[in-house]
Amino acid sequence: MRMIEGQYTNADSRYAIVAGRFNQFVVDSLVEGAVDSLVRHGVDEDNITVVRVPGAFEIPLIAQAIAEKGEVDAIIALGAVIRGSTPHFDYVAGESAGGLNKVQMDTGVPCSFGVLTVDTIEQAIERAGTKAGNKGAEAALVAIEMVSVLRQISE
Ligand code: INI
Repeated sequence: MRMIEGQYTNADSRYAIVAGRFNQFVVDSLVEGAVDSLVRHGVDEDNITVVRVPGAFEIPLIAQAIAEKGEVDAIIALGAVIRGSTPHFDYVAGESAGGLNKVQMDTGVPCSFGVLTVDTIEQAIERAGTKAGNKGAEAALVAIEMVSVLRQISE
């Protein structure tokens, strides 16, 4: 039997974090968590690029442009879409998730979805480094793992 699963030791890999500025107070904590997670898993800070975009809706286009350049192994999308703040929550959240999935399927570059989609600012804060952990850090780990799985598959 051949078993393939991701390792967290692919320190030579390169990552782009694409983060929305909307709800910046929350998203900054996600970015901090993601960078901390990457660095503590051995990724060189020089191999991490952080790109800021206006909101979660804009993340897929920029992720696509980055993926097509072929200079990163994975993209970590970070944002916070809060239902309370917008009547078009479903459009912003849905297009962000769907667009990112399209990018990863079209380009083969894994896009980790660390965009919070929550009902309240309190729920967002809980997921940005307080009682429900830091979803930015979790998204970074997923990216590392996906790079590792993809490398093993293509060996
Ligand atoms: N963008 C977010 O990232 N989070 C939100 O909660 C949000 N709300 O509430 O509207 C939001 N809207 C902006 C959107 O991402 C686009 O920037 C905008 O529609 C212009 O294209």
